[in-house]
Amino acid sequence: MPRAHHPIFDPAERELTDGGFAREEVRLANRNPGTLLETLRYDVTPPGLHYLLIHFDVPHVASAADWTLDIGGLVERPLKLTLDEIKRCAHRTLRVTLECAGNGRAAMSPRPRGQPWHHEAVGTAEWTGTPLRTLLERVGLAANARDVVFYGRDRGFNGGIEHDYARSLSPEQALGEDVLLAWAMNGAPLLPQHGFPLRLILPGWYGMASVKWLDRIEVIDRPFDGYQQVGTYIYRERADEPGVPITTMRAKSLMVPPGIPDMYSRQRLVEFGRVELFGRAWSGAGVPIAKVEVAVNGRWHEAVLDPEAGRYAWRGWRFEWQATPGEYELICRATDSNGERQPLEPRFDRGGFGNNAAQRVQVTVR
Ligand SMILES: Nc1nc2c(c(=O)[nH]1)N[C@H]1C(S)=C(S)[C@@H](COP(=O)(O)O)O[C@H]1N2
Ligand SMILES: [Mo]
Repeated sequence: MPRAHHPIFDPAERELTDGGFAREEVRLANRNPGTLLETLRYDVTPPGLHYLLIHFDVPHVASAADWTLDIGGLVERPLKLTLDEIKRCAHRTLRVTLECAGNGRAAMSPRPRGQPWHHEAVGTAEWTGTPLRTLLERVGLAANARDVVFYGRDRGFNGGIEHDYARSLSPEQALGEDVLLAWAMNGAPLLPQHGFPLRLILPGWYGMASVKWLDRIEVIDRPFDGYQQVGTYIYRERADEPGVPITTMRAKSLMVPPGIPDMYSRQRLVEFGRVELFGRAWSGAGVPIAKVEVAVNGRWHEAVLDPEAGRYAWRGWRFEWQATPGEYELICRATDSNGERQPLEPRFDRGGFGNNAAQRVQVTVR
């Protein structure tokens, strides 16, 4: 694909700011809605309430009959498949919590301008699809295969570079048994905004790896250098450091804000007495959650965990709070079974990535 540099679009280094939100950030927030925190109550996020992150435009695929998937490059037997052919392969359904790597960006100080997520770029769905491995084994990777590249049908400018949205995996990652080519979400065909007719699902990873509107898979003999692979999704504090590529999700928890909100400020009012705080916790790479703690005005208590609902799905947690009148700050934080615990304050990242700082909710009890 030709790549043109048009520096008037989306400069590679977006300014850092501590100021108010720019018109462009507000517009992005309207295009890419988040999951409503009160809907964390659902084990599986209802359709239409799962967050969205769309870099460019949703490509128009009127019907799956207009679409095919090409698998080529360094393979022994290149393939072109229709959706029906893919659906005829053995398939699996996995419950997967997906989170955007930029979730929490709005709370960083300073913050890079971009999609201004607070907490809500996370959702859980049941994805049905063909294991990618089945098709990669059918085409046969060549001995010199170094990277497997997944191209979406959506195209635009990012970081001043024109490209089709694309990400890569090493052959080892791509052959993992839980990587799916998914055609259904919660038992129904994918909605246009979630990647119709086919997308990649990489359980345990931040969302950027799960390429939507999958158009072609190309096996290459060198590390993929596309913009979404090497130009962004890298943890970096300084612009001049090589940084660390972003892969799996960090441990995180969220709570359903208790009581009733003020429409504008979202400040909460709670009636005194027994209040059941409820939320969700998850980590990456299939690592289980070990513990969730809740702080009430700085005093920590351990929450009770709901049963696990799958290796890659978030877990419910509950804490019974005897609320007496006053002003409170509630905080929740998760620790996974590797001992990774959420920090209390955001760590700075130049791209606004990987902020898993504990959520704080201000409430007034009357
Ligand atoms: N083709 C394509 N795939 C994509 C994206 C995109 O813009 N284009 N966004 C990625 C990012 S950053 C995230 S977080 C997830 C979001 O998936 P969802 O919108 O279905 O929740 O899709 C990923 N896959
Ligand atoms: Mo994302």
